Amino acid sequence: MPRDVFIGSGSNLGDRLAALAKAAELLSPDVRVLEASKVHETPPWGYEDQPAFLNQVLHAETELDPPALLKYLKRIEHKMGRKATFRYGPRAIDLDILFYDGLIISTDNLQIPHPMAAERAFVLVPMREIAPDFIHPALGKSITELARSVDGSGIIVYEKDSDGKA
Ligand code: PH2
Ligand code: MG
Ligand code: MG
Repeated sequence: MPRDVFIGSGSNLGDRLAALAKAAELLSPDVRVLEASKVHETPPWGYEDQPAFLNQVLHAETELDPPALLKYLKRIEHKMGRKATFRYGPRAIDLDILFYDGLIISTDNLQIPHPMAAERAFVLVPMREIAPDFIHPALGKSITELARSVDGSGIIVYEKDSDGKA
């Protein structure tokens, strides 16, 4: 049975829009994208002296279990030339598991829901577009409710999809 997942993608180096499109393409075949939010340009959070990010949230299905999905996403980041920098620093591509069904997992190298998922406008604002009623499994609140308590000012919605089509 396929499992329902939400993946956050982000880029703030190089051709950011092309990076989001390429990452979504490379997710296939093991991760099938069902719906993609619009691309959002978001102010950098955590370390401010870096370019703005483009962020997008993807709703997808997969048969991969959480550790295998994490490995799969890391392999795509690597394939796309992501270099290790520092925490919250710039990156050509970042693919994060935000939610995996209603699972709650906390291990050394994998936390689901993603710790940023409940608090960051760059996750909640795009996700609200495609899954406003999804309930955060640890907090019992919907994405819409959570998004109300973040500052979405400074976010610019791109009216085109990441593949460049209207
Ligand atoms: N990712 C980070 C740190 N800061 N800021 C924005 N706006 N968007 C991101 O995706 C982002 C961030 C670490 O992964
Ligand atoms: Mg991240
Ligand atoms: Mg990451």
